[in-house]
Amino acid sequence: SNLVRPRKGIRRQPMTIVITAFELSPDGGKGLARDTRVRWALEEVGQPYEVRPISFEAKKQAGHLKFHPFGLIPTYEEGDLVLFESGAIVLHIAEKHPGLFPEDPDVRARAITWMFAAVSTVEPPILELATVKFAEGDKPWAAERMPLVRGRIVDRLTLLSDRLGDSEWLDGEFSAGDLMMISVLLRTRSSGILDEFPNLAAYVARGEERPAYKRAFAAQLKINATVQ
Ligand code: GTB
Repeated sequence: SNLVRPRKGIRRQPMTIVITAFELSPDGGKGLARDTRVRWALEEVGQPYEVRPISFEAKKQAGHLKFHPFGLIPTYEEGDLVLFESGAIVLHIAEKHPGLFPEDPDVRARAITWMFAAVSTVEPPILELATVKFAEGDKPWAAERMPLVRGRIVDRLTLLSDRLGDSEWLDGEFSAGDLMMISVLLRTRSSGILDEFPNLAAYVARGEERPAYKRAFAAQLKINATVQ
């Protein structure tokens, strides 16, 4: 059971975890929106959660801005605690429940380093690619800019690929660092860039093979799968 340990005879109720996600993800069920990484973390540590869908209109309205100052998803609620930023949410989950962080404080610090590397070193050029494609696709210079942005992704993935080598995970056991890195890398697949790095493609596939990832993916698919 997920009951909080009773203390001094008080039987506390389990606190329901509520996350927000797109009412309907623009990716049609590919699991690329950032609620998937939070779902995955919760599945890895075995915590049940509920999802509050947010419509495109509601995202930027006062009600949601109380939960997320920038009007984005995901958010995380647990009792009085409200969090935003997928990295901070996954970190909180990993700190609170066993399964995503190692015991050794140095190894844990390195896992957190990989989480930051995922969101602040690897993810930015990947986000730029989406910007060129979708937000700037109709600009006259979009075609010229595309190879530059792709090049920046390739630069990062080349060095990440070298570092990973033949290892199963980035630093020993699977950790929240791998969860974040794999979630970020998944967004390069449709561009074909991931396939240029067979060890990274295999690393991502190992992540997707984890039962917790499969449950997270299936849960978002149930909401987002659209009849084409
Ligand atoms: N740094 C924040 C975090 O990590 O939590 C970024 C949050 C963020 O950008 N959320 C996006 C959002 O709410 C959803 S994930 N966007 C709404 C808006 O900008 O108004 C980004 C995303 C969107 C769509 C796809 N897709 O369709 O493939 C993939 C990823």
